[in-house]
Amino acid sequence: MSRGEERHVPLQQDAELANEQAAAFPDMVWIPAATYRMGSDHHYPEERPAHRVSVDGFWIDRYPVTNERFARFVTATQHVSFAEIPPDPAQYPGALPHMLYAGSLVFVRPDAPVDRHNIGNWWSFMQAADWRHPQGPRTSIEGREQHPVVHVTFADAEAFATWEGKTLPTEAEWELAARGGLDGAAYAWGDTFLPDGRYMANTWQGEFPWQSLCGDGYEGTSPVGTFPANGYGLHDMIGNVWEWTTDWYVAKHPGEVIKACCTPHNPRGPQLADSYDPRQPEILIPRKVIKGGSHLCAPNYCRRYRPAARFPEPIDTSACHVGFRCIVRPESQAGNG
Ligand SMILES: [Ca+2]
Repeated sequence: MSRGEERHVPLQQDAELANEQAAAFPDMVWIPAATYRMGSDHHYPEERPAHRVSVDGFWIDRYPVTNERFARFVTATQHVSFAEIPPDPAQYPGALPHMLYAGSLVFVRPDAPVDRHNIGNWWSFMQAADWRHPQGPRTSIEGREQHPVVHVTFADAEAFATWEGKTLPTEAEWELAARGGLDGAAYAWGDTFLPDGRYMANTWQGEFPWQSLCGDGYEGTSPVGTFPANGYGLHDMIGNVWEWTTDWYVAKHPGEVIKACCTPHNPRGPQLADSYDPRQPEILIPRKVIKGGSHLCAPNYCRRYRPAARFPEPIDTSACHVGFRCIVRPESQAGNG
């Protein structure tokens, strides 16, 4: 296969695929076709309603894309990530000129409790923060080669996936993979957040955003594969970094289809025009669904370290807690986006 050409493998029986094609997809895992309940009726409103969907089988990266992997892509293609390019004033009417610099969103932990209604108390749009400088210009990825790449926009993730001959998952594909075969469980590993007191994902301990107790051993991102795999053998689906999906975001799921004949098959989400932020109608920047939560998710602030959890991310936004992983669909699904 040549770089830049999306890979598709012939559709065979699941077991055959898993055995015979494994060598073709190092560090990818075959997720068998399934019908499952997507979303949740027991957590945040945007996860409702839980509803049945069916998804064809696909391969998915065992880990989020790492800095090392992204660096190979940049070396080969000279890709310049969105965060490294000063914004075009024409694209941001009304923006203050001195705010139009190249940069990205960095979490800066306050020293003391702050008003949690104002996310500006911990998010900083930091000049010269980008994937090589995850905490700002004076930081680097040295020693963090196996951490997930961060500060990537949707377009950066898509460009990388195309280069590897892969694509990005839909929300339904991502959520199926994250559930690890445990249909309806709250977490990727079952219904208990800390089974036997064990941390199953890199999240936040302490009172967010100022108190980081670091009970799981990591403040910020962690090397991929540090925490246990889910039932499919996938690591870091939950916590560490949020992951881009291809679905446009609306703050709810479609309703359950009662007739089994008509269960949505390989759903692709709503239309772009539905994804604008209704609270900021003057800003016409579409938003994608990101999944999985991150190292900044805390029980006392944002319990989104679950497969059903979802969040809107504007496509031009990059941050220190958002990355991605790729998938490959069998040949029979080619052209499904
Ligand atoms: Ca942590």
